Amino acid sequence: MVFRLQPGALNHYLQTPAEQRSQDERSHIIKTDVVIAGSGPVAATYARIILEEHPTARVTMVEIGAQDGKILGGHHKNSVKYQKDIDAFVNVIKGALQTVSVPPEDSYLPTLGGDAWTTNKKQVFHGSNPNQVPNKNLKSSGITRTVGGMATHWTCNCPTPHEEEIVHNPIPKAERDVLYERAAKLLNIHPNEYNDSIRHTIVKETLLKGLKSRDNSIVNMPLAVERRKDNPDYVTWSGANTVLGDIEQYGDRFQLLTETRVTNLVRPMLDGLPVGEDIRAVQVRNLHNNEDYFILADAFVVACGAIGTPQILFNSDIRPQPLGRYLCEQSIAFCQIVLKRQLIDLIPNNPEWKKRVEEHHKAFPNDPLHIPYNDPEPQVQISYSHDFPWHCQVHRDAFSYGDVGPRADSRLIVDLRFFGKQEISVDNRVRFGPDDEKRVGNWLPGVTDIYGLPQPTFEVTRSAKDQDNDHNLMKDMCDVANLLGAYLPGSNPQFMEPGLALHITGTTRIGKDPKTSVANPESRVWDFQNLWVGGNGCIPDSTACNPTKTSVMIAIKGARALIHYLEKKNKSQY
Ligand code: KBG
Repeated sequence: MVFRLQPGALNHYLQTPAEQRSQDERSHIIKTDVVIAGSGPVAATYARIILEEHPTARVTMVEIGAQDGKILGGHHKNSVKYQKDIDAFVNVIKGALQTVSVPPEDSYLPTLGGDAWTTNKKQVFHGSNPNQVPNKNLKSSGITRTVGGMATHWTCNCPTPHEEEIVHNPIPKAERDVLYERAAKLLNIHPNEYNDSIRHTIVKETLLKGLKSRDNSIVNMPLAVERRKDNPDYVTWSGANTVLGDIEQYGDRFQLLTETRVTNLVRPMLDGLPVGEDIRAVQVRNLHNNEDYFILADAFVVACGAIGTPQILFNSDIRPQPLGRYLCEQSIAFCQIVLKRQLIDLIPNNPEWKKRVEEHHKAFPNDPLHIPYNDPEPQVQISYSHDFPWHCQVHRDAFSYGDVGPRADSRLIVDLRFFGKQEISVDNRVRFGPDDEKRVGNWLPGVTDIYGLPQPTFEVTRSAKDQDNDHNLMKDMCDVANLLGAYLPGSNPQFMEPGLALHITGTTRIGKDPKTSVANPESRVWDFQNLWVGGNGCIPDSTACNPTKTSVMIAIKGARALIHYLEKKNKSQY
């Protein structure tokens, strides 16, 4: 028989003397000190800091997805297969991402004959969202449900935002700088792992020559990566495992539950209403057998991404007004170019590369291109600046698009991805239900995602200022592209579908004012003593650059506040 927790079950458990508790009650309660929902780099940051800086606290991490590799939260691009064939990784990313909100297609089938079942009503099939207005959607927004989250396939680009991208962050600059340094260590960020690459050098020098006024912005991409010492042809990309470090050393202080859904956070109830400023447990469901469990703990962290985190709070009836609001997502302009002949023809004459080029030619006399097959790809960044307020990646990488395939020799291809900010607006949001349960209007209630949690629905539009900025960004990308080469047919300059950046911020933003933020500067949810939120949703700013390093920076502070809470609580018990 499947064990389903009844409403009030936790109260019953807590109020029943141990010897009178039923066997089911006893076997469906787990006890720990800290529960962390999620297992991406931010959840891993909480786990690492707590395990390292608290002497005894036990951590239970709960992940909705499975562990899809032998290394707990490892980056899947570390396989030799993908380092040899980056295009193949496109399919890994496609397979990993599940879109967040898909409005149903027009399901009227005019040619449907015979007695096939059909309906005049709006069809609500599992996984589609009848409440989604298409032109307010972030159509390509996706979630990766696996141990390690998106860090199993991310690009690892870890810039520190420009000061214009940090306007609302309540953590003082001096403190931020120290936290950023720690974040860089946790993520194992290195800027120079591509210095020996011929292609990297060509691309960077061409940009430095062609964009003289911006030479301060043209830098090696700061990447969470390290070149392998045993075989420098390959690199090790950082994943959640990198952040966790040597987890074995903590023995049974660390526990990971996989394919387990965090359903909601549970407060003690009085007369059917939640009371107090404390969360007592999380209710989770083992997705294999659909059994429910409570995990009792002293402190709770929800770090399930910018959509999953507000979703769990909403499902727990924790619905402060700013939840899901102030959402920002970046625009992406993209193109791929084939490097100019004059740049390629110079390669054999460069004394630094002569030996490698000759060796390559000797080994592969029929290859007309003078670039060794193992030459690493370019990884150049044009950082955000006041006059060019966007973040640019000039590199060769796989995402869910942009594979080169047999169209061209990948060694000649450079990808340009330019990311634009979005003005912060209280009206841009993700919502999980009607604002007022009693006045649902046109809202179709009761729609869930395929995991049975309230369906996220986007209401996001780009302002006139955003559109103007996007226009200038596109022009800049074309100018930069022209310095490097000609467009690869089929990869001409284009804007990608909204949401594809996967850099949503703001939905659980930190701040100093509970009216405009979900959590305080330490990421503790307002009005709660023992509930923390983590992830890109905590970033209160509109950024153009990649958010992970900032989210990890914020999480380190949050984790230390949580430790402080545990210590205070322990002291007060004696
Ligand atoms: O280029 C990447 C980028 O680094 C990133 O973090 C985002 O998620 O996706 C881009 C590709 O679309």
